[in-house]
Amino acid sequence: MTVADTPLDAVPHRRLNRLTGEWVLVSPHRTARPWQGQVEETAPAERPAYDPACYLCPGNTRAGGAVTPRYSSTYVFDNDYPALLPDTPPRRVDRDGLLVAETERGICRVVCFSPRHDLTLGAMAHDDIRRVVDTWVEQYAELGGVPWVRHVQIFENRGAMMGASNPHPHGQIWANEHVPHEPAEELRRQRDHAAGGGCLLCEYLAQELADGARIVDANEHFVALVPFWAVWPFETLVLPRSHRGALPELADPERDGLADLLGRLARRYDRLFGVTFPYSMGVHQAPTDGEAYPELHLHAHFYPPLLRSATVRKFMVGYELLAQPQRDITPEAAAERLRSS
Ligand code: H2U
Ligand code: ZN
Repeated sequence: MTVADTPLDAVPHRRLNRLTGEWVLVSPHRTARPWQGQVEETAPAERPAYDPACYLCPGNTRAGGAVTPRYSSTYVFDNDYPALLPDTPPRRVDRDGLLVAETERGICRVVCFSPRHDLTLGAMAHDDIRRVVDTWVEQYAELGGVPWVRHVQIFENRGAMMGASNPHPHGQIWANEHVPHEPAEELRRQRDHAAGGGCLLCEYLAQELADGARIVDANEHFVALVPFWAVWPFETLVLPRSHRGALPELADPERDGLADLLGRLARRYDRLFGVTFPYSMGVHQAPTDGEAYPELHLHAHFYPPLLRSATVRKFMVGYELLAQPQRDITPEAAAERLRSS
């Protein structure tokens, strides 16, 4: 039974996230309800190419006293306020299995995407986005090569609404000792699926391409789609068409394909409500503990909070915090909006 066989777009239903095992409620009949809740401020769009007060602009002094050099493409530095430290001595607490804790080692880095304060991924030239992809490849290899690092999380928080501390185009990398919850759950389901045959995301992508309703954009090597189980209104999943487990496995044309698709997707987001669209995005790839992960299919998630305009965001509150996530606009309608933006 396919979605087209069932009028799911008209009735409340729940959808299974095949990567995490979570269900999401979809309430398409509710989209027209009036909104009298919080309206967010929009940040002024105009920014200077160089901001003397920005700690990420070339030549400026950071909060911790270090000086950001006069870099000309990407620039990576160890986070001055890291959440994790590489030299934490190992300790573990377990009181009757009730109070359980253990130390966690990690390395936190900041990646400046461009020396230009006023740019975003969507406004950057292809070659400059490609340089960001190459930097991610290098960082995954370097941090993943640290003997105790098992997981490398590359991510970007964009916009004050997502808690980004600075509008200068930048992302972060946290590399740590244990595979965190989200990627561990996704890995488990990909492994369970592969035990019965093929790759979960290769098969899922084939279904999405055949259906077409949730595809947002694509090129020869990468596809962006609103997942069938999306929780955030305009959530997307970016997948390589070929089975790849980590960024270093991408051949040169595939890295170009990823850079191209990231730029196109970011521009679609920005055009949707006419603002620099806020989001958290990140790349999920194979753990770096030296084991083989043939079941893992590299992908990136984009989680944007905006719902119906530049100023109305989705809140994960109430029923969602206490029971399960819920959405009104269907993933198919969201994909259609992004396709035509
Ligand atoms: P966001 O990606 O959420 O904006 O965070 C930026 C990071 O930059 C944040 O983790 C770090 C903060 O610790 N930072 C520095 O390393 N040096 C500074 O001078 C300010 C901010
Ligand atoms: Zn700056």
